Amino acid sequence: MKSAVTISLVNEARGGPFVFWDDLPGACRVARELGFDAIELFAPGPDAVEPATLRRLLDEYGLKLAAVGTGAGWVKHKLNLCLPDAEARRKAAAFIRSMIDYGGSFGAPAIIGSMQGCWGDTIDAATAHGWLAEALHDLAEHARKYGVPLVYEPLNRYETNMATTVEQGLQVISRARTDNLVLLADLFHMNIEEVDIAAALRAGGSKIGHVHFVDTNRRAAGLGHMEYAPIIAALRSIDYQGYLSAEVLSWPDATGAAMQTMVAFNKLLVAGS
Ligand code: LER
Ligand code: MN
Repeated sequence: MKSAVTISLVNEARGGPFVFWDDLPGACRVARELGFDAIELFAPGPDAVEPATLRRLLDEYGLKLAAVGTGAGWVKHKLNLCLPDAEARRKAAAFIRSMIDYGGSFGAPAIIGSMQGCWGDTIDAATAHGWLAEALHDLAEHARKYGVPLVYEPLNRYETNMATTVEQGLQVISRARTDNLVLLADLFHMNIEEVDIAAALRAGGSKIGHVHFVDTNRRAAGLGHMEYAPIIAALRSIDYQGYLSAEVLSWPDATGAAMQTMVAFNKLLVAGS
């Protein structure tokens, strides 16, 4: 398993669970110094950072791009895949597609979290799930040309009602009828929704494609009461080789959260291996 740390460049997401903010070069430098393998980028859109600039930074600091978030489509542009208005749904898919193109050129998948939207009010569950399945199918097939999957993230009940558990996430994947869609296991959401996090990871098996490595209170791993040993054992049992990416609050500050993540990562994976 490999380590990654989040960087947000999205003003509208301020206060959200991202370690580094605003200063991409500075964040890359600290990520490298602390020994991270990769960064996960949450950007306002595909034009926020020139690909050549990102390439130079990644090369300079010996980092990979683990994944790109698409949530700015929601927090900044108020778009998602289950809005009642067809034109808004089309724009949401176009935004995600542009982020797939951006990440794809670095071999990094895009993540669909808050862009999945939710059902309710005027849209019933079956209709919303139909729209989501169709969009995920098209977008996952688009991602295929870069040799990367599309990553779908179940969220806790306060953020979506489309899928809140791995079991429901697997149903969403199966409705989308593509083998290029994987699940993101975010331990913060799982702590709220799963009966047994390790069992859920085992049930996800080869469909677990990315992990948000975070504690129960959304601080860095080790700063809450998550029991990591069974989680790491479950990830090993399914032969998970992807990233443990710190999508955590910048607490006590960015460097502190990043350092604590690496302490936990090394304790659980390097010392414990
Ligand atoms: C949101 O709670 C989250 O976990 C993100 O990864 C998705 O946008
Ligand atoms: Mn997450």
